[in-house]
Amino acid sequence: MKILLVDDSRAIAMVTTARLESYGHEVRHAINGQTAIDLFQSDHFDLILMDIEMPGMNGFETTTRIRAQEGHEPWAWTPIIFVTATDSDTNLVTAIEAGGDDFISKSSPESVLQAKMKAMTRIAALRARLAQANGKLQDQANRDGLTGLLNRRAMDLRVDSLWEEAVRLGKPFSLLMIDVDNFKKYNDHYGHQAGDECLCAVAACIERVAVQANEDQMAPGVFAARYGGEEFSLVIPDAAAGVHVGIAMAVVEAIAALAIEHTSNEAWGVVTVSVGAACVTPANGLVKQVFRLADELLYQAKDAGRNRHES
Ligand code: GH3
Ligand code: MG
Ligand code: MG
Ligand code: MG
Ligand code: MG
Repeated sequence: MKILLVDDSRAIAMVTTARLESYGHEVRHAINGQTAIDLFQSDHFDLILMDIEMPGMNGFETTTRIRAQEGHEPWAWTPIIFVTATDSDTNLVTAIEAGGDDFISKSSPESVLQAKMKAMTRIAALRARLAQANGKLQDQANRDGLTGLLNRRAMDLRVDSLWEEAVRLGKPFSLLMIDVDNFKKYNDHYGHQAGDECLCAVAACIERVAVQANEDQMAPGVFAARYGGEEFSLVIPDAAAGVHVGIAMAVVEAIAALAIEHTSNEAWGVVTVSVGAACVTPANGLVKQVFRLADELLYQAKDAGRNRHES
């Protein structure tokens, strides 16, 4: 365990440190509350042993401040055990109120401290597992189950905040709506299973275009999402005007170059997409406008014969 030992007495700290180290723990000592807060900010600890009486900031106040810092991260929690010479019920109550988890007298036998530390680590480990599971759930909630791209919900959330930023800074905001051509016929001809595989290949290809545009610094922050069914989106939050046209061309070409056989896709014979590429410099408007514009452009691309983009 990595332990932060907070005590204004160097002598006590030395003895305690030696004991804890003999059990295999790693110990950092803070001589006062401010040092404890600084160390806590710059490092991770599994446990804090907190003195109460210290000149300046006492243990209660130090604890309150550490808890306030943790408040920014919903799953963060470092167990704090108060270790004190004055073993009173009032102190116990104040310690817990301040955000401490347990309380032990300096005269308690070594085994009691060990047992309390064990209990705290057990809770901390459980909490870490929950945090991990929560992270996985969050990721699942944001991804489309078939293609692994961001889903509509996650896209909408990101778009809302990116749009607000574009409005605030007067920056252009681009959106590409990408629709697989004659995909109903693909399903009818090759079956739904093949249709699913085709959508995965198309999604991966769109994702590659996004990654490339990011890497080239052409469109930093660009991301792909599955808008729904056989429709995908590329959101381009911060690119020079005109960049969306280049990316739309790249998508159309890259999908055709996959050369996935689709005999009933008009003259092409392979899977193709049509793209509506909208770029708006928002003065004050609503994000709906950019979706409506991209949709209109997409229908124009379909009308003009598919396997192309309109911007
Ligand atoms: P257009 O070129 O005008 O876009 O024609 P289209 O046939 O692609 O358009 P339409 O909207 O008529 O059909 C879309 C098809 O996409 C119908 C639907 O069954 C299929 N589709 C949507 N989601 C999925 C999916 O997850 N898997 C499979 N296999 N098919 C899907
Ligand atoms: Mg003290
Ligand atoms: Mg469609
Ligand atoms: Mg349709
Ligand atoms: Mg379609």
